[in-house]
Amino acid sequence: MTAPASESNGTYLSVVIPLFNEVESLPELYRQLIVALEPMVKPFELLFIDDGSRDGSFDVIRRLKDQDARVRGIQFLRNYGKSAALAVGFADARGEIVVTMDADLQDDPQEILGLLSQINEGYDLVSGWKQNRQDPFTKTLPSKFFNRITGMVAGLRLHDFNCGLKAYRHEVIETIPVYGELHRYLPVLAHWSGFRVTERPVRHHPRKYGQSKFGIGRFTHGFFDLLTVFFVSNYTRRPLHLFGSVGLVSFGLGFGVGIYLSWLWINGTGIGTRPLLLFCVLMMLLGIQLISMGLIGEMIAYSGRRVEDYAIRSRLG
Ligand SMILES: Nc1nc2c(ncn2[C@@H]2O[C@H](COP(=O)(O)OP(=O)(O)O)[C@@H](O)[C@H]2O)c(=O)[nH]1
Ligand SMILES: [Mg+2]
Repeated sequence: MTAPASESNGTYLSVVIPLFNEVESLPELYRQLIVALEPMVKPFELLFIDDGSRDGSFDVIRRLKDQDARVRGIQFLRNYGKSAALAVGFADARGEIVVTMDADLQDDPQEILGLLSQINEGYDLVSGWKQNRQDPFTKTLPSKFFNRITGMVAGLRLHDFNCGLKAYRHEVIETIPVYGELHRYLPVLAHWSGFRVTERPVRHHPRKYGQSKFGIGRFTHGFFDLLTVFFVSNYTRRPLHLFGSVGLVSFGLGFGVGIYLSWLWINGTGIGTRPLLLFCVLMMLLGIQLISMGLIGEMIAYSGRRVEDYAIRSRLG
């Protein structure tokens, strides 16, 4: 399944570039992209998503557009974040294959053809791996940790989930949702949807102009995002399985303790002052609460059910 012909209008590759205040880098990025992509010979487009920059980035994009019809641009009224920019870029990209990259010249456009070759080998998503990363260790060290944990939870071992440079078959971006700050987990969401995901080492350059736009906030948010991804991918259609299992364990534990206490009480031992009694009541209540939450979740899932929730690879007949 590729993008419908009317929509793709023959475009083979869309490069989606989310950016925020990268005015100095843009002209050079454009030159590098043209040098890297023209040998491919197939039609491509460069889609710049300016996420409310205040440094005149969009004027540069407008100028590039005037001299080259393959350039397209979208400007947000204010800053919404990288996931928002990617979501809008994905919705607008016409290419059969969509590549995302950072605008800060740290990702190398020369790597794009390599990513494409792996897509053509049959992968649905190829994620870049900054094997020799050119960033301070205050960033690379937490990143290592983040990648390990994500890999463990996701069951997908990638070295570098957060690389800006990635290639997607169009159907992948049609299927997986990008919202909140979930852009870091697109390979995970794709993997869980059943797409074939792999990684490929890519060159990485030190930042040339300006400075990094992400502070330490990225690390605190990361954990919650992982939790969200885990929950929405595995349990949105069956919330009772998650809440119910935990609830059942909790209720069972409380119930067991309750039986033990009752037995003591029947045999004449006073139990009114035992902390265990409190524990028993707490666990049983918690269990009932969790199971009810799961049931409410099921009602929501039931009324929101849609056929499109299931990603189809191919149809015959
Ligand atoms: N759309 C959007 N892009 C952003 C935002 N912040 C950074 N970017 C872009 O994301 C890419 C990576 O950002 P950068 O600051 O270099 O992050 P780092 O390389 O991980 O330190 C660059 O192309 C930035 O212009 C944002 O708030 N919105
Ligand atoms: Mg960067």
